[in-house]
Amino acid sequence: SKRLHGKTILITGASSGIGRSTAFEFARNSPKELKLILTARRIDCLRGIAAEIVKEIGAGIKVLPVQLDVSNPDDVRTLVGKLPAEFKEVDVLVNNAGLVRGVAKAPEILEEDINVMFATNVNGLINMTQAVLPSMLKRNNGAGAGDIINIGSIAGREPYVGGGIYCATKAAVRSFTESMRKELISTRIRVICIDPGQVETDFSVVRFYGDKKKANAVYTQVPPTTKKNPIILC
Ligand code: NDP
Ligand code: 8X3
Repeated sequence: SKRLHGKTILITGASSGIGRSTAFEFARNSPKELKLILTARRIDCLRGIAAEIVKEIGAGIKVLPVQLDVSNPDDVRTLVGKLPAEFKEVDVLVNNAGLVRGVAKAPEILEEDINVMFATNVNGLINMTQAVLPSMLKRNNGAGAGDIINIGSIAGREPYVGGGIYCATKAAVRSFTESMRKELISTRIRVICIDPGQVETDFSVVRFYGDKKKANAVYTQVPPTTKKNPIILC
C-alpha cells in the first residue's frame, strides 16, 4: 500500500507465529522503502527471517533484527536510543510479543508463570508503548502521527477455565488500548487492539512447556487459523 511508503514498522515477538507472519505481510504489501525492525529474544531466528524477507522481496527493503526481551524494562527503555538513526522514528508499533504458561486453576497457578505472563503481555506492551510514543507525538509539528497495533485475544473478552492469568493479561491489553484511544483522540495516532481466536503457532507449545503432543491436541477439537485456513475479513 502507498500509505506505507517510507514507513518504519517495529514488531515485537517477530521470531515466530503471528509476529513473523505480520513481518512478511508488511513486506509483501509495501513499497521497497519500508523499514522493518524485528524484535524478540531469539536473535538467530530474527536474522533468519530478515534474510528470508530480503530474499523474497529484494534488497530494497531494510530489515533490522534486534534482540529484545520486552519483559525487561531497562532493555525496553533504552531500545529507541540504541537504534540506528534511520530506524529511530517508528511509524507503526505492533505490540505482539506475548505468551501463555500452563493450564493450572487457582490455587495451583505457579507464581513464576503469573509473573512472566504479566511482565511480558502487560508490562512489556505498556513499556514498549511508552518507549515509542514520544517520537510519534512529536511528529507533524506536534500534532502527532502513528499507529499502535496491540495483539489482544478473544481470551481477553471470554475468560476460560485454566486461563485465569492469560485471559486477565489480554483483558488488560484491551483496557489499556481503550484508555490510549481516548487519550490520543485529538491526535493522528491510531491505537487498535486485534483480538485473534485460535491460531496454530508455537503458542500452545509454550503453554505446555515444550510438550508438542499436548500442544497438537489443542487443535484437534476446533480447526485453528492457519495459512490454509485463513481469517476472512468481511
Ligand atoms: P508464538 O509462541 O509463535 O510467538 C510468540 C512470540 O512472542 C515469539 O516471537 C516470542 O519470541 C515472543 N516473545 C515471548 N516472550 C517474549 C519476551 N519476553 N520478549 C520478547 N518477545 C517475546 O505465539 P503467537 O504467534 O501465537 O503469539 C503472538 C501473540 O498473539 C501473543 O501476544 C499471543 O498472546 C497472541 N495470540 C495468540 C493466539 C493463538 O491462538 N496463537 C490467539 C490470540 C492471541 P522469543 O521467544 O524469540 O522471544
Ligand atoms: C489465544 C487464544 O483461546 O487459545 O489467545 O487462549 S486461546
